[in-house]
Parts: sequence; C-alpha cells; structure tokens
Amino acid sequence: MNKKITRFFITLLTFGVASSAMAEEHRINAEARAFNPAIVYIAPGDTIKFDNMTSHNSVTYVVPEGAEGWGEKGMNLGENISATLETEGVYGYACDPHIGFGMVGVVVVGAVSADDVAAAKQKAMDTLEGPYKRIIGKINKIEPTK
Ligand SMILES: [Cu+2]
Repeated sequence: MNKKITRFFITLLTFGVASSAMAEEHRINAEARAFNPAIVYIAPGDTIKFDNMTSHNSVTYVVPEGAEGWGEKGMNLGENISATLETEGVYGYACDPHIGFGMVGVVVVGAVSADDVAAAKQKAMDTLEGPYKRIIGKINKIEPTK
C-alpha cells in the first residue's frame, strides 16, 4: 500500500471513531409511576438507558417500520435495560406492571414529520388494546422534528 492510500485509511478510521464517540446516551428515570422524561428526542445511533427499574419494566408496543424495539411483555422486571436505536421514527413503550397508571413513554429517533407522527398514532390506534392505548396520549405530544 502506498503512503497516500495508507493515509486515506487512517483518516477514514479516525472519522469512524470520532462519529461513534459522538453517539449519546440518554437516561430515562423510572419514577413511582412515570418515566421521566416521558418524551425523548435522540439521534440515530444514540442509546437510551433506563434507571431505577426496580419493580418496573419497559417494553415497546409501537416501533417504526422495519425497526426492532426492546423488552418483552411481562419480562425484564428490575432490569435497567438499554437500547441503541438506528432506525428513525417513533417508538412507544410502556411499563407492564404500571400501565394502569399510564406509565408510558415515547422515544423519537431522528427526523420525523407531522405525517410520520400521524402514521405512528394510527398504528397505535389500530394495534394497542385497553390501557396500552395511553401510549397514544404521549404520541399526541410529540413535536415533529422536520
Ligand atoms: Cu412501572
């Protein structure tokens, strides 16, 4: 490999490390019966991490097309789970034991338009049952980011 090409790859490597170092971690605190903050705006590649999850869990019930959420219904109680989210869009989640108290939240990844928010709301209305419909209330409070 000649010097120029070597330098090119070193530059590529440096930028790669720099951009991954810029990925942020956003903490969401489980309070008695609510997630704080309940609406979080993050960039693709950022991580969310739940704190103080003793007696709580966090399970996604609305995820963008083609994306994976986190958690599993009725599982992960007491676990400070975290998730790194690459796919842009609206993620709606709930704490199963406290869904009756409206312990729900949303994570907005990247740029979402008013239409994207409306589509997430429609999906939530079509799929959520009983108290889980309270996720819709949080989706209604999302400010579009594009
Ligand atoms: Cu809870």
